[in-house]
Amino acid sequence: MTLTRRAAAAALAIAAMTAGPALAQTTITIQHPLPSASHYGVGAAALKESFERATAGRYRVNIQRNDNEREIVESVQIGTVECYIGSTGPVGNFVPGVRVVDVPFLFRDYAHARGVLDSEIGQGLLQQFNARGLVGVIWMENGFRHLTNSRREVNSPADVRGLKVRTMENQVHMRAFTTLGALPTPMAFSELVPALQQGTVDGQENPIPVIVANNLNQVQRYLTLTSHVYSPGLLICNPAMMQAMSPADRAAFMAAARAGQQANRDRVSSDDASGVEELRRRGMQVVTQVDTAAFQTALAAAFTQYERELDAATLRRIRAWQPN
Ligand code: EAX
Repeated sequence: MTLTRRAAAAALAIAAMTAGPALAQTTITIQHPLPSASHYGVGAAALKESFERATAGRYRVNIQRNDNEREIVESVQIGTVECYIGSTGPVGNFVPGVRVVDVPFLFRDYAHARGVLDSEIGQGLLQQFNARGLVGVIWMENGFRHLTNSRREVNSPADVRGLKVRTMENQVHMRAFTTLGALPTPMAFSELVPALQQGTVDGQENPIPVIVANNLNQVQRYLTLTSHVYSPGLLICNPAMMQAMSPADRAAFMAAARAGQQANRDRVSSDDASGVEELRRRGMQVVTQVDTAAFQTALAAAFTQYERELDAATLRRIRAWQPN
């Protein structure tokens, strides 16, 4: 080897030994069940942008779609996926105390729901995740759920009787539809459209943002704005991921989660405002005037069971909550 080549090799060796440690980058995967342009997708994107900027790229957030919410929560619990953004639908099967927020007609409107969930009531429910191998980071939002079906216009509780309705894997929702005389059929979101196409079920219930984002108008003819239950969203993460963060990075992650919550809620508000007209334009027949009191009366037996089986004190606190 000539002198010049030896000198170059020595210089490279010295440079390699004196260079600082390679910039270590940690990847966090967030999975959610909807299109990237949906209310969950924009929430995840806002979190990603905020956290990657705050950590100067030491963290990278990888966003993936997985339309089986129960499967994602299981993956977060075992640590193969770091975080979940989705509805509380199947979450009551992992954290039973969360079922209390799935009770029909519990939340008066969006201000009531967001206020309660951001208050000590909602924060207390998030604390319950810790004992179940999960971290309930922040409440997100899915929206008020409405009924669609392909058989008939639904104007009253009696019109629901006999309908095969897909529900989430959620005992609280299933009890409500059984009480109305429907035939609730629980399944993951991933199975919904094939079930509607094949006629396995007649209908389903979801917030306007979900119906619009997934073009459910292509497989459902009738929409009734029942607003029968508010569907909270959640950002749930794996405990080991949170514990591995420095206090400063954890604070940055919480700030990013708040940015994600705001983007998510803003998108639900805008989708709710424009989505019904969009679904009419796409050909759905929409019933807007719904006798809510008639549905609440028809659910009386279910409410009695909820008071017995769920945390009645928390139900009372939620109903009594007022903005200060
Ligand atoms: O969270 O499964 C459902 O009906 C949910 O509303 C949907 O996955 C969005």
